[in-house]
Amino acid sequence: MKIGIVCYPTFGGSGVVATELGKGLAEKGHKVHFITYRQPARFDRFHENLFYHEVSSLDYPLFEYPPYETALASKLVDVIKYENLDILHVHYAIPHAAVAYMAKKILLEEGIYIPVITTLHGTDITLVGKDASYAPVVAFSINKSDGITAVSGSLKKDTQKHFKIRKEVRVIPNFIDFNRFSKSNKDHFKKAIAPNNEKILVHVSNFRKVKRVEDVVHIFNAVRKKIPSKLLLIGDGPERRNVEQLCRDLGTCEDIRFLGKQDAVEELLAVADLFLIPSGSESFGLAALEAMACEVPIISSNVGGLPEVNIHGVTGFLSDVGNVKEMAEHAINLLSDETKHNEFRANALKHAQRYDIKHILPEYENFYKEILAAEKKRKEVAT
Ligand code: GMT
Repeated sequence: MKIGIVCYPTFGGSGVVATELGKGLAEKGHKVHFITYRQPARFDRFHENLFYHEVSSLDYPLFEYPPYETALASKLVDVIKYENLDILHVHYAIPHAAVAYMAKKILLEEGIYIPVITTLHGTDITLVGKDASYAPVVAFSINKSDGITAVSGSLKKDTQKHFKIRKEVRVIPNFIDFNRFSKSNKDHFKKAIAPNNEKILVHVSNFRKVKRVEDVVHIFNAVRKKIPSKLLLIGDGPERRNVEQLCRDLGTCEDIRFLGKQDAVEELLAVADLFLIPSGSESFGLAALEAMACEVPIISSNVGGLPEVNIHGVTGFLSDVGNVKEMAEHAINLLSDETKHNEFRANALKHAQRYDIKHILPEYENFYKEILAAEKKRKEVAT
């Protein structure tokens, strides 16, 4: 198949999933065309089946905001037409689903039909999408997609709760590539980070408010009072300054390292004893899955798709959002019992294996085939 993929090219979860999916599809022989404003962060190597088309919008003094949607729609029309794409897969509904619909309509005028699949990732529904400033366009454009997928059962429910969706929403979860994410021996790292064999707690996110990174610091502060430990904070974003201030106020700075954006997260997860993800909203929690693949148990909140990923009392523990006291207790209990900790490590890996890219990628391929077959049938009926 010739597949177009539209996504945010940043380190955000939707961009990571879109890029890894594209790379996996290219590996299987499909021709994959990424259409975005910057080369995606994880588009990191040459492959004969991978292509990248940059969207650039002409700047003009009249525009306070360059009209990205118009530039993207124009680029989509161009790429779909000249590369003869079979299907277009857009990740994160805003604004991609609406732009895809616009491109589809333009191409239809020329007798070209391009089926569009929209994958909903989370905040495009739960936070941003349902806001009145976007909701009508989000609902309309999702309904106009030929196929809709959501990354968890919880996100499917949220989508149906917030919008009148007239089509099936197929759940295809996030996935993991075990060639990259698996526990490796990084003892030299461990010695450098925790020279006195302290426990290592890790949090990875884009430091947006929804990630509640301040809760991470409060949990860690309680843990370190009982168990010698270090905290690695990976990623960057708008909350970083507040979090740094909190560490100073609590006097925990000497045990916390801000590592910023890291490409090789798996090398840091290899030395982790616990992963903390106390989010206020989380449709799946790809970062937690990556940690579990590296045999790291999870302390998380119980919102959204997190209970599908982190099984309470098996792969880690879940608590209500903001209940940092309970999260800290769970962390302390697990870290103080080596047998239990090792059991949870093994359980985390076992559960993560369900989300192996080998199982999930064919779900996307089959969905594409279903949508294309439905389109073929529609054409046959019409003629
Ligand atoms: O929250 C992020 O880190 C980015 C965000 C996105 O859409 O780019 O991530 C969402 O999509 C990921 C991939 O499907 C999910 O694993 C995350 O749970 C989800 N984030 C939220 O729902 C807050």
